[in-house]
Amino acid sequence: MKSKRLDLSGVCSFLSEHDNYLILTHGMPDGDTLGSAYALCSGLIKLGKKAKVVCPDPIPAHYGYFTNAVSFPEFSEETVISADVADIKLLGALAEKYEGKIELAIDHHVSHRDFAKNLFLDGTAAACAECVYDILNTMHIAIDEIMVQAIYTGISTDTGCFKFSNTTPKTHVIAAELMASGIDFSEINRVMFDTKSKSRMEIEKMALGSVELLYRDRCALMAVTSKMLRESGCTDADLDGITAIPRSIEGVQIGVTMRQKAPKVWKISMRSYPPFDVAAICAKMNGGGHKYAAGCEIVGTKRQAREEILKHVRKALED
Ligand SMILES: [Mn+2]
Repeated sequence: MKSKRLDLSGVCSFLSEHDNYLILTHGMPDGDTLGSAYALCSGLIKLGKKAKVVCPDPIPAHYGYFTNAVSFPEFSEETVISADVADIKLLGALAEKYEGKIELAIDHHVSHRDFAKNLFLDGTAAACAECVYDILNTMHIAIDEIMVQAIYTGISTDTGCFKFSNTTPKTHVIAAELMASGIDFSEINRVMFDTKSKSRMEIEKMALGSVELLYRDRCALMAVTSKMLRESGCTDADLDGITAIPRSIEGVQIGVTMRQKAPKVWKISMRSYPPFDVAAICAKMNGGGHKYAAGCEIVGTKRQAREEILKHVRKALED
């Protein structure tokens, strides 16, 4: 399906003209998809519309400060929207159910693959939550404390606490406007970045033990297996951000995390530094994402998956 592109005023008209919204986040939800969906949901409710958020996977408890603060009215859904979803496949268990039924996608991934009837895509936004902030302002919806927390969380998490290269002057301007409302941004960042559970610490120990340095230490490959999940007591929800580890090693330009989803299914996440374009590498394996943060899925044994990944990474490092 080719999506009809909407500009900012187009998406605002769409939202005022429709009602009874179901807002979908992507699976394995992160701060941006949740922050975007919950802020938009609250905004639509403020506007007198009916809206609720549906997430394909359980919401990690540490986002509860805003996700638990929004209550959804009773209604039957009419208009399905997605927030921060770059590809229908990322709806995971809900992909089949909603395929062809999504009226509007709001996204910031330049690799976005059309699946919705309408699309608002701002590829310059560091986070989808920036798009939602623009939408709410353009619609003159008063942004309350919960919405501020949700949007701030989306922006802060997608920029690695304003450290990643996707951070723009506009990102800081929006963050400054959000800070001016008096939210406890330092507490949000402490929960998002400086706190980990004991089970997370355990799985990091195991995953670090698997790290291999390859190609003159320019690539680091880390594996997170089902066995590690079992032994650490972690769920998928506890793994948020673990993919940052391989690239954090000095000299590493491409960091790869392979995560076992089923005995022979691996979810691959790549993080790189310029000039290495991991979206291009992942595209060769039917994946996509951002230039310096992308992913794909590989079916096969651990050895087969590893070989497939390294074939493409080696080629990219040589070129
Ligand atoms: Mn995002």
